[in-house]
Amino acid sequence: MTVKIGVIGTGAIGQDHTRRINQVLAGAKVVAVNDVNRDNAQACVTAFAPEATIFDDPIALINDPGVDAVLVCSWGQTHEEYVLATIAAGKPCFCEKPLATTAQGAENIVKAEVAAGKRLVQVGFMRRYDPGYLALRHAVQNVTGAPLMVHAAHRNQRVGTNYTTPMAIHDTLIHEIDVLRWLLDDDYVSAQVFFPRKSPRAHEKLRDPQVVVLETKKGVVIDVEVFVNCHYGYDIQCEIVGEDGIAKLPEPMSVQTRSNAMLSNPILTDWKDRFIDSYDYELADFLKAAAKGTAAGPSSWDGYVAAVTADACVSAQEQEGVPVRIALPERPALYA
Ligand code: NAI
Ligand code: ISE
Repeated sequence: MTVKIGVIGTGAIGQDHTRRINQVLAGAKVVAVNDVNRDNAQACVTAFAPEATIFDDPIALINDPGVDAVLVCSWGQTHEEYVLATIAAGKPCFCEKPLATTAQGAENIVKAEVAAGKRLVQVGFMRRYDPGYLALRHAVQNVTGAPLMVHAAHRNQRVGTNYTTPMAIHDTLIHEIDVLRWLLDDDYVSAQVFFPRKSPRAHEKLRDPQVVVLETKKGVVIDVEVFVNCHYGYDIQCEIVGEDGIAKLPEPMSVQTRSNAMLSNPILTDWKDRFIDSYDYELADFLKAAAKGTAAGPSSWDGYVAAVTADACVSAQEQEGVPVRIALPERPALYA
């Protein structure tokens, strides 16, 4: 069976996922696309899906009988509406992170999915599929002993002037919020934010870098540096300190060279390259489940927990240094 996919939002990642489905993965085809910017939809069709139809109305795309499953790849604040409409249509939905930009929005999705009675949503937390993070999780479970501390960093080369201080949480830190909770098999109880001296490369309204300190139920203390104008590359670091040892996220594979009296390794600059395999694996998992009319992988509940935690981090940004409590309701049985 070929799963017929509709893609909403055909910017950077929407186009990359369309390429992936039509040119890399088996079992599915992008048959419909929508974007508020028709030029982007056209560019996507021309480059990666010449047979796809461009829909002007995203809700019509979702409800079209020729579409079996939907990818939501538009801007974060639009996700809730499209995911809810896809659940209402009873179709599987892959939603790029964040699931919603507020905890309330994510809760609305959880409630709709619970009412539908089956998993229909996968959130694009692709790091759970990354071979490096999977190896790190294996080490945490088998080598380091119980975790005590985590030191992590999320560094982007640069961001545009439309990138705001809260986006450093909802757009960027959200990956660590999810993957660290999954690595540690734990939930957060508090968040605190500190702002070091501002980088001169950060635009006028952006506070960058920042350090987010999270504490978990089991008492693990996590520090994450978020630095989105680090200039030198796209760099993701993670070190877990356990009772018996330390485990570190492997660096991406690269060729080491010796030349001109220098020993060097290149550093990647683009998130698309850093997690290229994980994007393939997460979508393959989605397509496999979608063929059976359901969803797997990171769930709406994971998206909701990330949104609650992100809200607490944004509140902690507003009161630098003050710990903000994080409380979660009971997890519905659907996500056990
Ligand atoms: P982008 O700006 O390149 O593309 C977004 C597209 O959505 C644009 O073409 C825009 O016109 C369209 N759009 C905006 N509002 C819309 C609406 N209401 N209906 C239909 N289309 C609409 O942004 P990018 O980088 O592709 O990000 C899109 C989403 O993917 C964001 O939620 C972002 O956080 C997420 N993302 C995830 C990554 C990951 O590593 N998992 C990496 C990059 C982005
Ligand atoms: C972007 O949306 C992503 O998801 C990237 O993985 C992240 O590194 C970047 O900071 C976000 O803006």
